[in-house]
This record gives sequence, C-alpha cells and structure tokens, in this order.
Amino acid sequence: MPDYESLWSGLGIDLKPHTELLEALLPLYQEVYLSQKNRPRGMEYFDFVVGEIHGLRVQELNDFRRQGGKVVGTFCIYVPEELVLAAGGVYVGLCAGVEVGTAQVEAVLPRNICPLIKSFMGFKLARLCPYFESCDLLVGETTCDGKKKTFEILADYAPVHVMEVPQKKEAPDQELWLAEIKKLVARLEELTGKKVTYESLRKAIWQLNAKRRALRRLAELRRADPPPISGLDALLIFQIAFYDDVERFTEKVNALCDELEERIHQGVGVVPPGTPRLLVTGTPMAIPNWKLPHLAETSGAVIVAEELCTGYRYFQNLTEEEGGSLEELLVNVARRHLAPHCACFTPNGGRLEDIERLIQEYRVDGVISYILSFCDPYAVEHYQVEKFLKAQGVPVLKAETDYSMQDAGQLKTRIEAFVEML
Ligand code: BJ8
Repeated sequence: MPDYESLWSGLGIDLKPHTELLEALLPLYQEVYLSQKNRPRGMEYFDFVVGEIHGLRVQELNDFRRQGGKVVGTFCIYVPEELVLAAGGVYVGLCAGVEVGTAQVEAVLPRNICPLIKSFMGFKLARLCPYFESCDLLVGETTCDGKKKTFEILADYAPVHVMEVPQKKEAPDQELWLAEIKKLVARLEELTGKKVTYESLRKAIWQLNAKRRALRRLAELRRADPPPISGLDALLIFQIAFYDDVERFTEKVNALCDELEERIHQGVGVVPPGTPRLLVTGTPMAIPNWKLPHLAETSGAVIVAEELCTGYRYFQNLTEEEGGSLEELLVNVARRHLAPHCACFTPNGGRLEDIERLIQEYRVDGVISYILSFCDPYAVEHYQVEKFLKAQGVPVLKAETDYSMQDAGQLKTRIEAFVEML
C-alpha cells in the first residue's frame, strides 16, 4: 500500500494503534479470503479494495472534500443514499465489524451493548477510522434503542442529524417518514450548499438503482448448483457496496457477473454440486466481520443467500424512477426506504415472507439465524423466525455471537453438526 501516513495524520488518526489494526487485518484476510479455492478472477478488484481499505478510497474522499465536496456518514439502510448524491455529496456506511477502542467505549457506553454499536463508537472515540474522520455530517436514525441513544453521545464528537424511523408502516407512519425525508433534504442542502433538484434526484435514483440491479444480478447467480461464488466473497462485495464509488463499483460487480455467468455455463462452482446450501438471516455483518460465513463455509456448507442488511435487504427494492415532479420523486424515495423488513418494526411479517421466498428461490437446505449479542430486536424476533421455519420443516440453527473469536470453536462444532444433518 502507498504511504498514506500524512493523509491519516491530517485527519487526526491515532497512528500507532491504527497501524497495529491494519497489520492485524491483512493476515486475517489472507486466512479467511485468500485461502479459498477456485475464486472468480473478478474478485481481484475487491481484494484490491480491501488491500487499500484505509487508503485509496479515503484519499478520493479527501480530494473531493478539498474541492469543496461534503462526505456524509450513515449507519443504516433506511437512510436514503440517493438524497446524499442528489445534494452533491458522497456517502459512506460507517457500521463496523471489529472490536476496537474498547476502553474508550466502555467509559461512555454500557459493557453489555451490541458489538456493532461498540465498534463504530470505538472507531470514533479511539480515532482509528479515517472514514469517520472524513465525514462532514453523520446521519443516524431511531431504529433500535442502543443506536438511538448512542447518537446522542456521538453528537458530542461530530455533527449528527437523526432521522426518526417509524416502527410501523401504516399511513401516519408513511407521512411521518416523508416529512423526515424532507428534513434530511434540507439538512443536506444546508451542508453542501446545493439544491436537490428534480434532475439531480432522478440521476441519483438511476445510479443507485443500477448498483442495486448489479447486486441483484450477483445474488441471483447464486441460485445455481454449484454456486459460482462463495458466500464469503458475496458478503465482501455487499460490505464494500457501502463505501465504494457507486459507478465504479457497479461496473466491477457487473463484470464479475459476466464471469459468473460463464462459470455457470461451464458448470464451474466453488463447491461440489449437492453441497448443503444455507441462508443466513438476522443482524448485519459489517466489514471485517466474516466470522460466521468463514466457520460455515469451512464446515462443509455453502451460503447462497443472506436475509441481512449486508445482503438482500440492501438491494431487493428499487426506487421507482418515474415521477413528474421533485415531490413525486421524494415520495418514491420515502416509499422505497420504508420497504425493508428490519426487526425494529412491528409487526414484521414481511421478513418471514422474504425468508420463505429466499428458501424456495435459492433451494436452501438450512437456515442460520444470526444474532449479534445484546441485539434485542433480532434476538426476540428469533422466536417468530424459528416458529415459522419449524412449521415449514426447514432446519434452523440459532447463532448468537459477538466479534471476539472466543466462541469460534464451539460455534464451529454446532455448525458442523447442523450441516451434517441437512
Ligand atoms: S435496518 S438491522 S442497519 S437498524 S445489530 S445496532 S439493530 S442492536 S444494525 Fe440495523 Fe438499520 Fe435494522 Fe439494518 Fe441495533 Fe441490533 Fe445492534 Fe443493529
């Protein structure tokens, strides 16, 4: 990697622990990713992006900022990316998947809180994330209680705008959500000094839909038996989707899909045909959280679909592109961004329907219900998921875990036993 030290120190990064963090990440990547057999050639680009994880993209963001551009950090798929683009900004997803800055975090948050929240706060408080430090505004949301209250604390450290996400999807909730969308537009316009216009929003919707279509294409190619790409590689692409340049990323995913189509045509897969096929459902897996897919795919199974925010929930819905006015386009954006089925909503039967559809379309043999420790919405909703799957005769394994590797051995034994009986 080129020398980015002056870039990082300019952003106020604590260089010594930051170097240690990067030095720990690369061997992990080697072990989890580069040791996989028969990967598609098109993964080279995504390997390069990880090799440059705090380098090239951060440089691009800061070049953009030097020219007057604004960068907006987000934490949830309910926050519409197209609004940031339409206001002339660039967005980055800041959810994080590694234990960092624990001492600093535990000084302000309870110990027993979701590891995803601890991780993004750890990156901020320990000054270890150049993406965080490149943001001119952070957009939080009132999804789970942990995040909602953490954004109040985060506001002591950076400018934060919080969107009120309703907990139901009925007419008054839709109205509230449209008002929240408009408030975000006003805040973004104030930040960038640029108006969100009919043309700029239409263009942004097209760009984002092209990205979602490419990801859908990638996902659908995994219906093949054998699948042409591993669940681990697919997850990596979904994780990178949150911060890479939209057009470049879309082009690279489509190029990879061309290769995967050719592989399917030739009967080439990453596992032998008939390998047990898994669906993972539950809490998001933010980069570099690759623990569960690594354990599953080294236990004789292959993951073919993810009912996760780092998966299906992120790209399943397109924003309606037709609209005769800016107001109509904003309504389309609001409608699309209330569509995913996060466990923060009640009731959340749509999630069960999505799970059922994925099981059928991807010929799934078993489901892993993945829950980050202390995530109440998904931990409690597991009851509905398990009841629903049992009624359908689909085997389900509950995997409640965090970012440490302490339970990896035990989890692997449970996954192996689960895969054996599929
Ligand atoms: S739409 S899943 S990205 S809220 S894992 S912080 S819910 S305690 S990340 Fe999420 Fe939006 Fe929902 Fe998706 Fe809270 Fe649970 Fe932690 Fe979570």
